[in-house]
Amino acid sequence: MHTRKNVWQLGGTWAAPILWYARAVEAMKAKKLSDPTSWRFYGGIHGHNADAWKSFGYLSSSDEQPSQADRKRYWKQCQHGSWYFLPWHRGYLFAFEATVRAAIVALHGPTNWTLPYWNYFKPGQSALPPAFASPDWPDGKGNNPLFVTQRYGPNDDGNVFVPVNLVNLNALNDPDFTGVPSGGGPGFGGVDTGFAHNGATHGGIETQPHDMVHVYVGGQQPGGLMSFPDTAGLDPIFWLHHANIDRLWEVWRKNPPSHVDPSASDWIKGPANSGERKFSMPLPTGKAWDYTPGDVASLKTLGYKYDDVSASAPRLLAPAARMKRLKVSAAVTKKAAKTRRAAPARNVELVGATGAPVKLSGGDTSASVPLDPPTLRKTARSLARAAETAAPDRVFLNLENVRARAGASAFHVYVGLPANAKPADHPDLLAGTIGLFGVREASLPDSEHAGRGITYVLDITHIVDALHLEDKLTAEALDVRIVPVKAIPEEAQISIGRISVYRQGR
Ligand SMILES: [Cu+2]
Repeated sequence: MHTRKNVWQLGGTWAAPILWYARAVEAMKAKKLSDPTSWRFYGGIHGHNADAWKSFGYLSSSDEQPSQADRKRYWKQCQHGSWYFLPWHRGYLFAFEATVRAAIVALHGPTNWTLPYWNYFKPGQSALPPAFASPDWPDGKGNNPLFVTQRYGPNDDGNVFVPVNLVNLNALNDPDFTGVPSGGGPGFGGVDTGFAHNGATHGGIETQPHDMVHVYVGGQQPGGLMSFPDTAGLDPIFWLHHANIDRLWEVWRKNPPSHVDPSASDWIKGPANSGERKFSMPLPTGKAWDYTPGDVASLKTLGYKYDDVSASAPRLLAPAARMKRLKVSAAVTKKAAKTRRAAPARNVELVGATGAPVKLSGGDTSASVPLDPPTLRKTARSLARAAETAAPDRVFLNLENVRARAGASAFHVYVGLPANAKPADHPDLLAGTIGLFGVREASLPDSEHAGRGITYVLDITHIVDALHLEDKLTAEALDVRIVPVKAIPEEAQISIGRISVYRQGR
């Protein structure tokens, strides 16, 4: 049994597991692109775009391309905007870890190396681990393979850290793994899809913290390796970030134990069962490993565990008292989750939507979402009844078909903010923060879904409830304010196809 450990608690900047990781990365980087166990080949499994790779210096005209068969089997495989997001990445990490371990053994290192994780939420651990931030090896000589110049950080100035006050773990509270694709909850793990290399709707844990960490580490404009799915796997820190996401899946499942993975055979057997591409990884033995979500659902079967899966106090956006007001007993929640799993799309209803696309450029953008009074009254009645015996509606803000041409901008979304109010004065009205990881790719006309972009879903139940309690839910429109983390340049060409509000009965 291997134990994945916290990178900040291994015993120093260059503790043995980090030093051996660096040596293995160096060895893998020295291999030919066409070798399935090379560093770049593994990056290509996540995503590949020749122009992006060239511009970052990871591809040259003298490179021998991998064989047609290898590219078809392995490359451009990452699952995003899908309930396969977590299991696909788990298999990707598992095969990568085995490949690094084999490279370490070849260098006469230890035989039990495991991939560390970066838990940026832990106090004092939000900064990029120092071995990744230093251009030098521990002896002061350059060429540290863990260092990446195209990693610009949240302020695009090269200082890399995760601003944890802007990232949250609200997804851990989602009672459902599977989301509702038609405007309701995105679920902890994402919505039911087929093979989704660039799926349309991002799930809860994918939107926050996954996407945000990608954008904060890689940077926004122009963005670095971590900012885009086509290059993210080339950055050595990618793997420690994803080990943390993989760990959070285990945290969600264990806390509370009523959280369960999908039981649908489409999830368990994966897309290959419906005749689509299979999940397949090259192993250091030279063989291919084909796997399904069912194969990777149990860590025990895979032979590893995490040193810590306690529920680190989730950073809720909403004041605790208000969340508590909406909280129903564990028994009611469990029963409701069971019913929803049997009939997932039940009771999802559009409350209102904007009529025209919303363009984002420069500073703040305001939009007004007209709401349908009778549907709104239904929600208000449900919230009024919120008690130990009845589960209230959940309300979701949808930013549909978000498109962009350049970079990986990030923005805060406020709901119900008075016209002249300063956003910073109203943290209770912050619905969430979105990082546009993958949006540029999903906006290309030749992408999987012809450039329809990505849809983000934010749970705004607590805000709507507060507005209701203050008797402000009578208005027939909901004001939405988009506040960019950094001013959005014109060339980013960001637009939101439609902003909508949905209610979902429990
Ligand atoms: Cu990722």
